[in-house]
Amino acid sequence: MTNELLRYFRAKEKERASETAAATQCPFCSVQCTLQLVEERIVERRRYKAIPTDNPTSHGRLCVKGMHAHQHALHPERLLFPLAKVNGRFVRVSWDEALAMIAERIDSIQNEDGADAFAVYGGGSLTNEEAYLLGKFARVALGTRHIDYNGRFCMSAAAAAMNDAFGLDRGLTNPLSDIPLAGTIILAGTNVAECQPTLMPYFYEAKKNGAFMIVVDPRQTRTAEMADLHLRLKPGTDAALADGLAKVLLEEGYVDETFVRERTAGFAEWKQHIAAVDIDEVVRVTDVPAEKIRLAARKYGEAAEAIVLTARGLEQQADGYVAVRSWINVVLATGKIGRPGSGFGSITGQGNGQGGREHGQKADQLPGYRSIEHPEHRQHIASVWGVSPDELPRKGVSAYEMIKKIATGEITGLFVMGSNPVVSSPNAAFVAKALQKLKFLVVADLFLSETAELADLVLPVSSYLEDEGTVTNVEGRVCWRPAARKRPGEVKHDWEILCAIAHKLGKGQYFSFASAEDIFNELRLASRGGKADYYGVTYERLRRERVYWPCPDPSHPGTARLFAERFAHPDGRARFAVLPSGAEKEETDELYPLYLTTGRVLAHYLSGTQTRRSPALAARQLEAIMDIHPKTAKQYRIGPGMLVRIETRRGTAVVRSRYNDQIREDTIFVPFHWSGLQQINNVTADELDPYCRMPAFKRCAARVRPVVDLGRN
Ligand SMILES: Nc1nc2c(c(=O)[nH]1)N[C@H]1C(S)=C(S)[C@@H](COP(=O)(O)OP(=O)(O)OC[C@H]3O[C@@H](n4cnc5c(=O)[nH]c(N)nc54)[C@H](O)[C@@H]3O)O[C@H]1N2
Ligand SMILES: Nc1nc2c(c(=O)[nH]1)N[C@H]1C(S)=C(S)[C@@H](COP(=O)(O)OP(=O)(O)OC[C@H]3O[C@@H](n4cnc5c(=O)[nH]c(N)nc54)[C@H](O)[C@@H]3O)O[C@H]1N2
Ligand code: SF4
Ligand SMILES: [Mo]
Repeated sequence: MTNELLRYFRAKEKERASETAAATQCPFCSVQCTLQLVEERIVERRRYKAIPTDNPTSHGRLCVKGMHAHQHALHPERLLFPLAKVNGRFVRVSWDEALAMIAERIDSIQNEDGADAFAVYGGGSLTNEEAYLLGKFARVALGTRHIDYNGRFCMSAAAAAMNDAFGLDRGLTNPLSDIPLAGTIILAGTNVAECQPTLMPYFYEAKKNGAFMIVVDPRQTRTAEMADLHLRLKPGTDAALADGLAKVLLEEGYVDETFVRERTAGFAEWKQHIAAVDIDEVVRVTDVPAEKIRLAARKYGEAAEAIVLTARGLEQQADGYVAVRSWINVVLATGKIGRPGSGFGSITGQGNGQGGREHGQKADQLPGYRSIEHPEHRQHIASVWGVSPDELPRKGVSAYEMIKKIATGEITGLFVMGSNPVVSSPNAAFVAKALQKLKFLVVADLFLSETAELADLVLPVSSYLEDEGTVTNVEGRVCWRPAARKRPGEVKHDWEILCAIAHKLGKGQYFSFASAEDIFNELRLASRGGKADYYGVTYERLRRERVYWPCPDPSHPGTARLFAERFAHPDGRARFAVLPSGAEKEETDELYPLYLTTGRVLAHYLSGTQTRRSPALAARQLEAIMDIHPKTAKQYRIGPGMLVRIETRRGTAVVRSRYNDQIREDTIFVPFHWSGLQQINNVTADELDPYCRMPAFKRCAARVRPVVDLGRN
């Protein structure tokens, strides 16, 4: 082609190309990075670009997942119409037919089996408005006590521990901008580098300022690579490790006597408990050398300001609650909380992992962190909802316990909105089997997920690109997300679906909302005076700023740092705890000699429904990979890149191996983002933490062998 022709075509192309940009927010993790989605139209071609935008949490950063999130939202497999299963196959039905079917099935199930036989299962991807409405839907439209959500698998250990210790549960007690002020930072069971990548610069800045970084993880993660000290403990032994540090801190005089006296309760008993701790025993249990425990304690004790952050590594354990409380004990004894650069936090996970746990989709909870068993709380919410407190059901059971009730036939109908429990629950094969026993399963999702495949009815919902609403991010800031695009097909918003079903059930008067903002304004009233008080947060404000809760009135600036003056218990004091773990941890033995722990990789998200559909993300990692120490691998004749059968007392999964000489020799690690044969939750254990009902995703006993065993030929 001549240059002249090329110029001609370029000019023509420019003439016909056009570009639009819309503001949105990444749907994935708790940072909630903001971006502009730019759509370039060149003749009939469409090209999309994600351009990060500034906000006070991610400061114009975006990770690879955020850059490609639109790929799943614009994917041809998006559900566009309601689908009903007829003779084992899905057929398209109208919304009218779908809604009539739901109302009829709910009615007949509740008539036959009782009001509580119909259950609701929510998720932490739902906006605050939708999570709130889902709770109201269960209590007012269905009158069932059975509602819980996927956050039970996520934040329940930390939430219960912080509630009991501080009287309030907000993931981070400090703003992220405090991180660079800390002299020592302990990251226990958190892999920020892969799970909240855009937060890493806060830690880099802290390091530049001279901070000493301690990472507690059985593997060397990308997060551990920046550590000055890596404590590569045996999975599930975090409580003992924290007690070990406490012992050194007590012995070497790092206790802040004034803080303990003025701001805490229960110190004397705890001190006695710690005095009896034997460091040699801690070393035996955790497999962390004594000198490293001492160094960690001294570095934490010496620092004028220090931060402890935990996440699922130590929380998703049969003793996750006790492990979190043990770390909080360390923080309280040294008084390192409530100041710039000092605090405790449990890093929330899902986009709305924080807000999703505050407004009533939890079995025992009403909006604003109120309790469904508390008479005054019931009264307040009932008056906002315009019902009598006596009509509100009592508390139900946790997510996995609902599944157990399905298996025993006590729950016979289930409505899932925003979760994929067939992939994400422990002992998932049991879950899939249980769901097949239901008389009626309805799933609202973007895709035909593994759970939706089992449904009688599937409802198509809008994605983050189309659905306006608010989420509360890792810092406890309420963030407003505008709708960036029109909805495809006959897709509805989650909140519209709930309102439509409520109308069919004759409860329309309680669900007459015209917008997300309408719902938010009711949520503000419902949360008013509660611990998670959103009353002062308005859409008008949110369009300008991300507001920290509690925020009790519109002129209140929001609360960035918690517990500066007092804790949230009525007496203002935080509580030390001395607790028996009460947990049955699965142990290794001759048959199952290795610890299996599970978690995440950078490019994929949770049950994988969304990221496996994104070509750019799938290309980064096509399959689940098992990290195994080369020494261990060789012992079982496993080469690098070999397909390996992982067996536990529950079942089998098959994944490819990767040698990693920085993982413990007794531990293997597998991410949980894949289904089918690669689904690691087919083998995980379903013991629940007795304090908070968190499953032990992070430790069970396993054995491994190559699928094709060359060694035996
Ligand atoms: N890329 C990506 N990012 C995500 C998500 C995702 O799916 N993908 N999910 C989001 C959600 S919902 C969540 S909850 C967060 C989770 O964020 P994290 O909790 O940071 O992630 P995990 O990989 O589950 O676990 C963290 C680390 O715990 C370690 N670990 C395993 N067993 C133990 C143990 O016994 N003790 C200790 N101390 N550590 C242990 C693992 O090796 C792992 O490196 O991430 C959020 N961000
Ligand atoms: N082995 C193991 N298992 C784990 C964990 C682990 O570390 N190890 N971690 C646990 C943790 S922390 C979590 S949070 C859970 C998460 O587990 P899940 O709740 O199963 O996670 P998701 O994949 O986010 O499922 C969300 C589903 O909702 C759909 N969806 C997305 N956005 C929306 C929306 O706005 N509305 C509706 N209606 N649907 C939507 C998605 O397509 C997807 O099918 O997994 C837990 N399971
Ligand atoms: S996954 Fe998290 S860190 Fe990555 S872009 Fe999305 S919100 Fe930001
Ligand atoms: Mo999570």
